[in-house]
Amino acid sequence: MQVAGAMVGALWVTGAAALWAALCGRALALEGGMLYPQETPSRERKDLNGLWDFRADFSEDRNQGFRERWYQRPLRESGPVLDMPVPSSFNDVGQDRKLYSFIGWVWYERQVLVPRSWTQDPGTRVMLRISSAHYYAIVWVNGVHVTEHEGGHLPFEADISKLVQFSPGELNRITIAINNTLTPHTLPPGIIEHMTDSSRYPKYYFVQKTNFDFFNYAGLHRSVFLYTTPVSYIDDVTVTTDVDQGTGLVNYEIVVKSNENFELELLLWDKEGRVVAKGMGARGQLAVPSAQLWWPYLMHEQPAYLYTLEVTLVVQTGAGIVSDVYTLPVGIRTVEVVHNQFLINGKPFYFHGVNKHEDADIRGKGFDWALVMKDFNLLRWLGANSFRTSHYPYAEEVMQLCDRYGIVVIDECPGVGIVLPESFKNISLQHHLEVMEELVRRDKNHPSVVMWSVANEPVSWLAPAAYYFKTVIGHTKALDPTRPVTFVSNSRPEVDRGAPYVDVICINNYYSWYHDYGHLEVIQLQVNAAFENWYKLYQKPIIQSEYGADNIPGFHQDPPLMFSEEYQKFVLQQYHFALDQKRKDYVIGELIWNFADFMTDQSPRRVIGNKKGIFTRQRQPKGSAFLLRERYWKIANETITFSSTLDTTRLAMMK
Ligand code: GCB
Repeated sequence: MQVAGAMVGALWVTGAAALWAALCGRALALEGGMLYPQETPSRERKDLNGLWDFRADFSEDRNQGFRERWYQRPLRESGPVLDMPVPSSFNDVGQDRKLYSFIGWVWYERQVLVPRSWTQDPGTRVMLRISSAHYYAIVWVNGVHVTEHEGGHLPFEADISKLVQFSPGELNRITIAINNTLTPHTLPPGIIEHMTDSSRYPKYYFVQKTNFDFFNYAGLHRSVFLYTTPVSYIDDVTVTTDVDQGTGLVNYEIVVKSNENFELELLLWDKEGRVVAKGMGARGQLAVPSAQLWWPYLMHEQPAYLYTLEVTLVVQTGAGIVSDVYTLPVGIRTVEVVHNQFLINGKPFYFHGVNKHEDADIRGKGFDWALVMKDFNLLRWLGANSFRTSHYPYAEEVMQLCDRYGIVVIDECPGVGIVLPESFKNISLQHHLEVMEELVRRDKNHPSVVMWSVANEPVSWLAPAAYYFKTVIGHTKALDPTRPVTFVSNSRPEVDRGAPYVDVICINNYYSWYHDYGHLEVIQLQVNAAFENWYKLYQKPIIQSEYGADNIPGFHQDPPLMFSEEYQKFVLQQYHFALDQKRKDYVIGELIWNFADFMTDQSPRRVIGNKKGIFTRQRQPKGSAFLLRERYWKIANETITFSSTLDTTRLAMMK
């Protein structure tokens, strides 16, 4: 680990996590599955959420922690520590302005007692899983380096069995160093600017610059788990579904690790607890006659029907029979783009939804069940049937809820703000491919995920963008041939380099906000022209993937002026007129920007964050939320697959 310390320290300002990976020869191909940790008859789980010891390395080169090897003894012995909640961003928890905007390495540590039953049985495999550490993380257990990971929004894990079994009954120390520095090769990219003019800045002064519009919160944003599996275990399960004349088809592929002599048994249970199909072996197809399909919310009276696939592994070992059990919710549904339509179960689906952020007061991007449930309740109140995970993958628990509630997801990777020429080079491309692999591996089994989004608003007119996006989109399609792929553009159709390769065109624009501000009368014309131009060139279905206007709650002005509630509503209405003209044609969706107000970097354009939410950051409705609610319920009534009319009473019954 000496090498790591020295190297990481030397590289910290340029961040260079990808470079670091290249230097270390870290394999870029993924090893193994990434099944969500769950308790089953053969697996146990312990969550390590709560207060951790924490220290930001404020030393000038941010390298003191590596020089002094803070991972080798308890963090509180090498200096003062703060109590830091996990999950949470570290930025907003304290009162320290320096910590709020800190760039560099922060150190988290906690002690954990591993149950004796886990450590005494050599047949038990103990895993440490970190659901999200933004951005680059290095992990030690009892001072021993166990893993590293680049990227803030996807899980990673390490087998720590040997380390914890070495000292049964004793406390184990988990140390995680996290660096939030973004470079031209990270996703999202960023750049460190060193300010060398000593008449204006102190010595060694630098700032982080990014080209995206949300605050770069950092820390342990999601749960940290310890969990067990037997040493021979179910490593991965991949399920794809199809429907043949009412019969649901569930194709499965199971990866087993650590033993070649095994048997696999599969049972598919319905909601009533009946076994509806059985299978054997690592690969096969289950047939479910008269299957109940997984339908999106508001598209069917019984949306989001989930079966449960129970996979049982039986292995004959020297020590006897070992079994492992894993269960997976399965929604049987099909997704296709045919001509100008997005079909779910063969019926046209219109996205009437939102763009979100993982963002809230105090916790920043930290996962919080209360917040998540409030958001889902608001989505359903609004009549939203979908959202885009703008601009990075969301927590696994959120994806599980989307499956359960029938909320359709456009699953976006953290490819946001790709504008620097360096960010189109091979090192970035390689990382982007790896991120797509990690994302697809994590989210492939969610019926709610109907499309992958590989980027948001890259500078797509640059020549290298053509090769870059052709490669990323092609790779994503190869990883998952069952789902369409998009990338989200704010460019002009004639110069866009990604559109030829995508299945659905997603466009963002802010007429009468960033252009022609104040001139509400031009919106309809401009939205219409944009749709026509895109369609003429590509003949692909289009989603209006962002539109909106800032509103500072409580600001009123009629006739409408910018930032007033009236202005935000007027903008939305103008877009809706234009959308209604094209919606029966080739426009297949509209996603408002944004579900809720959210934090951004400070700038003269932002009044304590982005205020384009239809809900405040505290999730209270603005006037626009009521306007949108009326529209979404109306569209739902027009597009429901079954003839009945929806209303709020029925909604309550549909849950
Ligand atoms: C966009 C971006 C989004 C911004 C939004 C805005 O086009 O995709 O990240 O927050 O505009 O409000 O400027």
